[in-house]
Amino acid sequence: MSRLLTVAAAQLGPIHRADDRASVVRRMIALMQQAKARGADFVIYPELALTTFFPRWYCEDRVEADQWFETAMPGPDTQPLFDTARALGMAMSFGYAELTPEGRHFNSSILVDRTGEIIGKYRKVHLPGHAERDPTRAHQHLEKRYFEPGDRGFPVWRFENGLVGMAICNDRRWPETYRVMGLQGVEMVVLGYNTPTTNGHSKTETLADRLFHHRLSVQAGAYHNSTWVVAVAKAGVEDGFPLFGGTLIADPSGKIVGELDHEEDGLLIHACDLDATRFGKETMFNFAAHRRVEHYDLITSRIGVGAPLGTTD
Ligand code: CDT
Repeated sequence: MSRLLTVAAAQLGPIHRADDRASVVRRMIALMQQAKARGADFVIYPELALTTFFPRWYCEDRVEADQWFETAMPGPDTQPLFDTARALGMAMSFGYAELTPEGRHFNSSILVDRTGEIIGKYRKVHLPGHAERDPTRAHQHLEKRYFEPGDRGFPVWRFENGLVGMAICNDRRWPETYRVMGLQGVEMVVLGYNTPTTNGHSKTETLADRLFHHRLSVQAGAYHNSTWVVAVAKAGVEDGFPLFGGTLIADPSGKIVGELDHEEDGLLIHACDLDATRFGKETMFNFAAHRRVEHYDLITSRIGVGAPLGTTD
């Protein structure tokens, strides 16, 4: 069986508050059909793919924000996406806001196989931003208000004849995200994001700086763990608030093999050889041979910065 997995990073352009789920799902289906026609087997959509990036909007009463959450997956609006994926024999992954029957709120993503069955769910661990309205910011980023941190860690699944994991947006900036998956042998990390073009605070950070840090994080995660990384944007100006594009695929050596240069709906397609992960995993990043866990305690025992450990001897 071949270890080539042809992926389609399906970038979505802006989704406004007034856009309903059905119209977004139609756009996602159109991208899926084009991806299939171009030979893709696995289509990956961004974080919170079904709605506008709603954490920019402050709701005094949190319940008001439940309008943006899904209580069933698939639900009535998303069923056509699953039906199309099954009819085309296309695997997929996308992000959405999850409201559980117990009333818990997560920023989640799923892995769906070619039969339309959900075989994996990930809940975003690193939630950026703040929980209360911050009048000093140019725009709000209220993920800490609307979501609780993911409770499932960073699992990796056997999927499409390989080992695949998920991450969501801000997770891509944390080396721990990739390493926990790397220790499960991950061969492809798929992640979606909504990244504002400005950070809300800094007057000096440029868009070029922000894209640099995006690429740096994804490329480093790929290289350090010898894995493919597929990073997919929701992009463009949503109700006046700009999100950057930069959808890209990094190979297991950390090189970018393709990148979109626009902020609209669009596809980046690449045939990823999962066996290309072997070289790095067996040489520079042969974890079993080279990692020294006796020196890594602080990584899990400390959260913030504490006292230095240096001694004088
Ligand atoms: N969606 C998301 O996680 N966005 C963040 C923006 C951080 S600025 C508060 C990101 O890391 O891209």
